[in-house]
Amino acid sequence: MKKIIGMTFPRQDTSLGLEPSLLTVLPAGDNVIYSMENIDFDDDEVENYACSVYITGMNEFKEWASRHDREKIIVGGYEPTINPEEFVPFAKKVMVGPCDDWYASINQEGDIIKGITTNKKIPRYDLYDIKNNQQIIPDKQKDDICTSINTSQGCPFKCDFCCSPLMCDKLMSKPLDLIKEEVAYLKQFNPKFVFIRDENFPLQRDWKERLQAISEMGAKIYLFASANLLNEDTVKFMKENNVYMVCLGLEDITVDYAKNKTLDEACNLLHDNDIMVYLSFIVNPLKVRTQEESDDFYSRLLDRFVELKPEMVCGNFLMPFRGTKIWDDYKELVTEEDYNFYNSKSAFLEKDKENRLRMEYEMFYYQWLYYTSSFYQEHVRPFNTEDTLNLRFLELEEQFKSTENPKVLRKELKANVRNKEISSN
Ligand code: B12
Repeated sequence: MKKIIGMTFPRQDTSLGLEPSLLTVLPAGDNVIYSMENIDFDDDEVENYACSVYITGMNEFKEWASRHDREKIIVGGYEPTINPEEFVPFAKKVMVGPCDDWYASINQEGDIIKGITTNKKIPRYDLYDIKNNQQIIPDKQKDDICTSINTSQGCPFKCDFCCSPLMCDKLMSKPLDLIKEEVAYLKQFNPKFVFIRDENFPLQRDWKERLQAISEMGAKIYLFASANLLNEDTVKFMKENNVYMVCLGLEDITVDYAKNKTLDEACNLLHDNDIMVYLSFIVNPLKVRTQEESDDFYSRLLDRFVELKPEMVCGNFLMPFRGTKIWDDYKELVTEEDYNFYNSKSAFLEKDKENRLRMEYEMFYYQWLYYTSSFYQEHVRPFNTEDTLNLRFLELEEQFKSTENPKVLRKELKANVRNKEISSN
């Protein structure tokens, strides 16, 4: 029997892995495999290739596809959804939006078609080794088993930078029974941590029942939420149901977001209930072009950290996506080669190489400064715990240490932040 081969582009990074979304798409059958190698296959032995493509994998996908039979290639995922025409020369079918019914979806007429979701089966977890999962989070030791689950898709909010509403602009929830089936399946691995991959988990009307079902796994739970959905009642319920950390988007501190009006209260509530706070923030390279702008930006950011006391912070450079409100403002700056750098850690909007390097270093440096400050040790938690968060930052510090340019910068930066309030107070 000919094979159906699932692949993700870019290839899964083993230092930051999770069950790939493609497991939801792949159909039942012994002839189905998920390959993490992205090697070349013999077209004669293959019925179809199911390729999930992120923007960072676009160029890698094109190269791979040009060596394979177009008639057998089906693509889907974020980039094909946002930018379908670009895939038509490489794939027989370009599937846009969510999809979990393989045959019903691919049997539709046309080059560019909408995926069909019927919510009848759990993802093909059996095709994937849970040991490939790794997450950089507080308290997780390297070998602790972690897993993830997705209970809804889509987001009705339209933050100007975010590509999630392009995949699905309304909230689509999976039936509770299906969640329970997934939980029962995943429980056999005895995971210590589980990440709920939903855009904004408490946005679902019945999220409490869902959380209760997931807490049956016995693992520490972390999830994305928005500050406006957190109150005494919701946070208390989370704590009672194994939530150990909530991820909130601080986003670009120079912009006002409606969802963040109550961010300070939300962080306090979480801490009062002994739940950790994970804050992701955005750095727009065009706003930190000069050293002066950068000093000002990071000094404001550090002030916010001191106010909100997050246990974990995570910086992401602004990545403009086609189809979002900000795209027109940035499209002239985005080249096809830049697609490879849509990994959140590259300041590719800055075209001067040396300046870009400075920005990338600074984003790391200020997080490092926060984690290693006496403020963090005394008012937040100890940093040197050898959890994956600590180990990752030690690794990054080693990497940055070995490049010439940052060494010089390091000295200058130390001088710039010397008087920052981040020391214990
Ligand atoms: C969990 C997650 C991860 C996990 C695992 C990814 C995964 N599940 O495969 C990890 C941590 C590894 C990860 C890494 C990265 N991620 Co990520 N990740 C997410 C997150 C939070 C959830 C994804 C998810 O599981 N959703 C639920 C599932 C059910 O939906 P889905 O992924 O959209 O999949 C459906 C459809 O896309 C479609 N589909 C998908 N593939 C295919 C293939 C075929 C053939 C078909 C027919 C259909 C189809 O059907 C699926 C089921 O309905 C999203 C944001 C979000 N909430 O969606 C970001 C997101 C998908 N990630 C993103 C990015 C950029 C990355 C990285 C490149 C780096 C980064 N973080 O910046 C890396 C590289 C990925 C890799 N292969 O290594 C972007 C994608 C942007 C883009 N336009 O390409 C998102 C949208 C975040 C964002 N807003 O920037 N990520």
